[in-house]
Amino acid sequence: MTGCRGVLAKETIPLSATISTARRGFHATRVASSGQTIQFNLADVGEGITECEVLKWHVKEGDRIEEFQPIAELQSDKANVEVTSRYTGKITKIHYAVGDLAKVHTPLVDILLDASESAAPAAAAAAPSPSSSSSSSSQSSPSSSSSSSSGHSGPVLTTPAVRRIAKENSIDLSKVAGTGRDGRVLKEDVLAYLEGSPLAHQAPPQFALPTAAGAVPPLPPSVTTTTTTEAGGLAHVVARKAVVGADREVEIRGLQRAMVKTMTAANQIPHFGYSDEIVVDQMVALRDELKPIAEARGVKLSYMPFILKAISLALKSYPVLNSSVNADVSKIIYKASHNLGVAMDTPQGLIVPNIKDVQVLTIFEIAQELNRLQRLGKEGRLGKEDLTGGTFTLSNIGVIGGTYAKPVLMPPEVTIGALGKIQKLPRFDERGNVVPTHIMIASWSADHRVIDGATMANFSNLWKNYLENPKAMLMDMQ
Ligand code: CO6
Repeated sequence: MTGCRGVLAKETIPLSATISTARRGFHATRVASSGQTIQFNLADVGEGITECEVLKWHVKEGDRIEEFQPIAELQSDKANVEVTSRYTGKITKIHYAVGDLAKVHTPLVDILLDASESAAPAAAAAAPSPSSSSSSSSQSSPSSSSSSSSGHSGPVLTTPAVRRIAKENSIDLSKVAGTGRDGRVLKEDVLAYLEGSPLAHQAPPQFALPTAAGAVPPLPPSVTTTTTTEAGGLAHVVARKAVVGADREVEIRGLQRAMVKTMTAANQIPHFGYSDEIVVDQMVALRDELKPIAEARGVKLSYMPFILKAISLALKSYPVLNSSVNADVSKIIYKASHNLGVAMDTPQGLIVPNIKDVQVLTIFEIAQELNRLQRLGKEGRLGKEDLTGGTFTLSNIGVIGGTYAKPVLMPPEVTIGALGKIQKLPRFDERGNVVPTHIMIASWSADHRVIDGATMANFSNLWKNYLENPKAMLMDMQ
């Protein structure tokens, strides 16, 4: 009960359910008589989402269900949600198997109401709650799920993205120790399992280098055969190796489906790219100086808060880069808020939560928000509020590696940037001496229908100036 109510108080529910009577087909906002079977529907979840993947059933047919008891865990394009019952009765039918895509407005389960029960309006209490936000969701633990599972599928608690990785590597997820909430198996767990697997322990292939000029090591006999050429000479032919495993078809689900939709839409937009290198010596030094202060306040301070604040300051001079375009491209909507999206590598896959109103936040507050989003992302608990409403996106691919990128827009936004890794590289100083310098490459993409290259370059120069002289930010901060 507390889980359901707690979540409602937060008002971050990405899904809501309605009920309707089974036989008469009217909506359950009408009072139903006791002993009646009702259908518990998946309601319109907004955001254009028409279906959610069933990750897990907490009940099976014939089970008794109490009010507020979790029924199922679903995954929309945006978040994981737990559907809870507001009725007491018996589950008479489960409409989907684990892995199925439950359609909005169609029944999830049928419930035969207890004699004392009536189908009251499908108000807030019947709404499914984000599973991860529920503090009393002991039923969602993998161990209990196995006992209450409907038997449609395995009881392992994880996300479609992780299941995909497991599948691709032929890993039995039930053998992987989950370190996420309630034993949820995270991407890291699968990767750690892979590293610890006997396959991963196989020695990497050794490639011997010639030890002396001309002393080329012979080809390993297992991969070559010697054959006679038409001219009568001998040639080495690479023997066909035995193929391990077969081709597999994997359905595109969850966050990956969202990526298909967004990126297909983005591909309709003519992009142009613009890149520059930023000397970030001063920013690196400033971050190193302030990091322990932030740490003492319980906040991890990376470079991103400086970079994001500099973006917001530069956007004040070039607001068209923080705009969106309407459907028929007849209007540009200049956004008042700088809601800066940050591409995040999470166990669920790539998601882009945004930091709201960066224009009024201090660098410390941006760091606090980024910490919060990173924590929620890692736990798979980012909700609709954090994942929608972005106005501009930045991807720090440099954390993973790489220098240059060609980012693709997140429609209806008109600008996106990607940051490469900060590297110490030789550069000339003003006296012509070669000095070690911290360099970061920024790669921008913009909607060329409404943004021109000069605007992009001017914005980038101003942003670069803030990062190369971070004290200059003080002049323009509110
Ligand atoms: N260079 C060098 N070091 C870096 C960099 C760069 N660019 N960025 C962060 N760091 C450091 C950072 O300062 C931390 O070091 P310490 O503070 O000394 O511990 C460390 O790396 C880890 O940083 P962390 O990830 O914790 O924090 P940060 O605020 O920098 O980044 C994040 C937050 C959410 C952006 C990041 O964690 C993340 O998930 N990045 C991956 C984003 C991603 O997958 N992007 C791909 C999108 S698709 O871009 C795309 C165009 C295509 C290719």
